[in-house]
Amino acid sequence: MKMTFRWYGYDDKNTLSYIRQIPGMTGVVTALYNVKVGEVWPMEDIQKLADTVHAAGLEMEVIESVPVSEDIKLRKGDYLRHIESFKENIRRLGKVGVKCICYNFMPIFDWTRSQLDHINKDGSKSLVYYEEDVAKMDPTKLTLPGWDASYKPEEVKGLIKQYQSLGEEGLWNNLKLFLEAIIPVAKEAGIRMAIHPDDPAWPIFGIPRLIINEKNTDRFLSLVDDPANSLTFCTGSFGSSPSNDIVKMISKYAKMGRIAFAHIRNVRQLGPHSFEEAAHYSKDGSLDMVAIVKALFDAGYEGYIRPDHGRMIWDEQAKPGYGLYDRALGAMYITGIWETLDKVDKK
Ligand code: DNO
Repeated sequence: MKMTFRWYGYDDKNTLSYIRQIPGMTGVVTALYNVKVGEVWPMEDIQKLADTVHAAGLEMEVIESVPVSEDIKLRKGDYLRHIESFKENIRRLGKVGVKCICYNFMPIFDWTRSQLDHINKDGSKSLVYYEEDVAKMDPTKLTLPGWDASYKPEEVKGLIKQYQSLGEEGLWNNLKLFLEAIIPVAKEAGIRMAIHPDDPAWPIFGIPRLIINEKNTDRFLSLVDDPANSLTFCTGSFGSSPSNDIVKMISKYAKMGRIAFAHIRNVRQLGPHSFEEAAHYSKDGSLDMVAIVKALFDAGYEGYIRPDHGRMIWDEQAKPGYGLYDRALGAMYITGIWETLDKVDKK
């Protein structure tokens, strides 16, 4: 495995040199953040980003995300042009040594939480999702970090209606057609496309969500049965639902060679549709981190891992989920488990 860390570009106060000081770190996971969804990323900006990362002694083999426009997901409006731009972005990223692109196919809303600064018993802060609070939320007025905030409330209302009438089968069909267009390009560019599951792992606000459980993930992988069509296995997203057997899933997909990237974090499940993000340490949440890392290790996993969301600790002020300290603790914990498995294995 290769341990990586998300870096939000030049404005990220968690600098490349801080990231490099985390033991075991091989590279960053990043993106260009100033290009509109559906447009082509300027080659000189991609090159500058890669040069900056390399000059700091880190690799840039993973991009998260190249966003997929609502037009592509709905197959309307400018979708043909957006698919061409997406293909061109894959080709361009391949030229600077990118090996894996994380993206998602979540309608309108990327990851969703009801609160970003819930105070835990130990005084740290976490992102949480309480079903009863989400039920009271007006989706047209929501913005969360990581979302495309460029939509006005009326536009969101219109999009919700369009997804409701497209329905789940319509969305599957649009995903299939999108994959058929981009996977051959990714293969050619030596890149593995790694879809991020829907977070949380159930439909929200009455719109369908696809990558939420084992059955749907099997279906996704069979749409284009090729290692270039792989997963970002996000333990926190699949693990938001107690009905997903995370260890079974990660072991199965890793053995199939269909995990290109893993986001590892812990969650405390509070019922079928409520959870709190927890420290990576197994005892602090509902997921067994040793069993998760072991499932990857036993499958001979050679892909990328990054610690996912951390809590806010030690008075750090940062983008929710993306402070330096708790993610660095998470990285070391995962690296420690891996090293232990490796040494015990060799005895
Ligand atoms: C949340 C992230 C997601 C992820 C995208 C991938 O923190 O895991 O926002 O980057 O869904 O496209």
